[in-house]
Formats: sequence, structure tokens, C-alpha cells
Amino acid sequence: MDCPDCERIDDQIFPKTTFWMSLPSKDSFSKLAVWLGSNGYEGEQFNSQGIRLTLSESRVEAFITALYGEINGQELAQSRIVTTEGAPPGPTDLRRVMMGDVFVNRFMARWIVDAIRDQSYESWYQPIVAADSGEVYAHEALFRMRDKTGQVINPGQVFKRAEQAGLLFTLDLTARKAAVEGAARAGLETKLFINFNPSSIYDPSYCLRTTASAIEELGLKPENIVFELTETHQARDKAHLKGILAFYRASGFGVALDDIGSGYSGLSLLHEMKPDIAKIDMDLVRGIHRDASKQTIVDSILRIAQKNGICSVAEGIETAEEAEWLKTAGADYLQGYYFGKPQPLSVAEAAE
Ligand code: G
Ligand code: MN
Repeated sequence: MDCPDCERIDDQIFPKTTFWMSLPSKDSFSKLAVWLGSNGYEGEQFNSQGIRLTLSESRVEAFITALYGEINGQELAQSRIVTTEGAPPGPTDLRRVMMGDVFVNRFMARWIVDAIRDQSYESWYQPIVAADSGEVYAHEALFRMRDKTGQVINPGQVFKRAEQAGLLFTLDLTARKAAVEGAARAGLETKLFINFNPSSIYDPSYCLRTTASAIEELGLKPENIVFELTETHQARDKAHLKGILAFYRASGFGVALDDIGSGYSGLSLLHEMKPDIAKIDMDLVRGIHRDASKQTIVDSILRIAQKNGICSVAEGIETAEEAEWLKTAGADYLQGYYFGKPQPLSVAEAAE
């Protein structure tokens, strides 16, 4: 069985595409009908609030872009759109029906779908060092996607666009696979930290089996893998987060909570979730050696971590002063440009 949300990306646009659009009210239906008529589109009514429109491929972009400007955001979000190659939508098209805004965002983000198909992405790796010895303890895998010219695209943008386009499940899975495959190919011998957005799955044991079996098939040791839960403030509920933690634990993986101390990532998550590792957000790290309020917050994160048997990693360290302050305060591991930037992992580096 496939998970429709993360393992398959459906085609929306065909050589000749029929758009089946269901509007949220009679009023928005009339507005769209009038606009189509006055802009040379031959739409047809197929039920009281439904409009059907067939376009050749070359006219699709102009139509979707105009549609985006014409219908207000809320109307678009409450509309439903599905496309076919002409026939009325059948039972198998049900799972392809999208909210209007997700449909438009998916179309605008089709470069992400193309890049996944063309495998125009890779995983880069950033070292995490032990605060006391300075030895490399682990690498964090960071996903990098390339555009058609080969330029690396800002990774934050890629994930944001993917989420708006209903592609987060697919992208997060692709990134996790790239992380383990790259590490296995390079013969990485340190621990491997892999980012994971809890909003990208419904059910841990079902949705995470692809990643877990890739790790096993590639011969990586589960005890060397740590999953970093990111964007935990967006997670549906604590029970969902706890389910994910339990799945990873039962499979022998380590678990870290990312971005502790940033915005919403409350300290309460630490003793409620009891991860193996707490990653202290880089906003707190920046200039910490001369910022008393950041020092107070980080001191209390470190104290809670120590009391609960949780190891700490300070992220985003850029200077010797920041590194020194964190080491003295008792952070276990350090990460940031000061120690090494994310970069493709060559076999040579992995072996050192
Ligand atoms: O959300 P997460 O903490 O996983 O984000 C890591 C991101 O931060 C990566 O994209 C990485 O390139 C970036 N990064 C890593 N180290 C540093 C650093 O020292 N300074 C800054 N500004 N960014 C960093
Ligand atoms: Mn991270």
C-alpha cells in the first residue's frame, strides 16, 4: 500500500486539462463565471456552484496566475479543484481534489516536484563536536535542493513552499532518505543527526517505516542515528509527538528536540518529552558571551537538561567567545560555522 501523501506526486496538468472547480458560494460562482466570460475563457456550468473549463497546456499558467489574483484568498481556500484529461472526475480522482489555495501553490511549486523527480538534491553534513575534547561526535544532515541552473536554493524557502503546496510529506521523506543514503555512501562513522518535521506524518509506525528500512538496508547502526524533531510548535498535539518519540526509541534510534529556546519551543517540552538530546537554538547562542538575559535562559535549559539526563548541543556557534562561554556553562556538544559549515561529505572526511 502506498501513502498517497508522501510517496506519490500526482500530475495536475495534461496536454489538455479540464479544471473542475467547485466554488464556496453562489456569489463567488457568479463572480468567476463573469470573469471567465469577459476574459475569453469558455467555462461551463456543471452544477449549481461548479464550473468546468478545458485548456491546452500553453494557456494554463496564465489562467492559474489570473485566478490567483481574481478570487480572494478565503474564497480560494474554500474552493475545491480537481483536474482530469477531459472525463468527469471519478472515484479514483477523489484523493486528487485540492483546496483552491493548495492547488495554486502546488502549481507554483512544481519546480519542487521536478527537482524531486530529477533528483536535483543532496544532503550536506555539518560536524557536531564534543565540548571537552573538540573531537567530531556527529554530523547533522542538511537537505540542499538545486534549481535548473545548479544553484543551491535557500533550504528554508524550499520547505516553506512545500508546506503551502501540500508537499511537506514528500519532501521531508525525500530529505530523510537523502541523509541516510549520503551517509552510507560516504561510509560515515560518526553519529548522524537527521531533521524530521513531526507535521509530515500521520502515524509514526506506518509513515516512518520507509526511513527505518532504508537505514537497515544500508547497514547503518540504529544507535548511531539521532532524529531531530523540528518545528515542534506546529505539531498537532503532545500525544502525536510522544508517539513519534516512542516509535524511534522502540526502533533503537536516538531523539533530539531542535531549536530549544526559540519562540514557542518551551522548556516544558524538555521534561515532558525527555529526549536524549536538547539542541539549543542559535538565536540564543548569538552573542551569548555578552548578553545576560540569553545567559540566564541557556543556564536554565542546561540545568533542566542535566537534571533529566538529557545531553545538550549548542547550535549556530560562529565565534570563539560563544564557544568558550557555552563550554564553560556545561554544554556537552557544540555546532556551528566556527567548527565547520555544512558541506558535501567526501569519503576522505568521513574516514578521518
Ligand atoms: O533548523 P536547524 O537548526 O536544523 O537549521 C540549521 C540551519 O542553520 C542550516 O541550514 C545550516 O546551514 C544553518 N547553520 C548551521 N550553523 C550555522 C551557524 O553557525 N550560523 C548560521 N547563521 N547558520 C548556521
Ligand atoms: Mn536541525
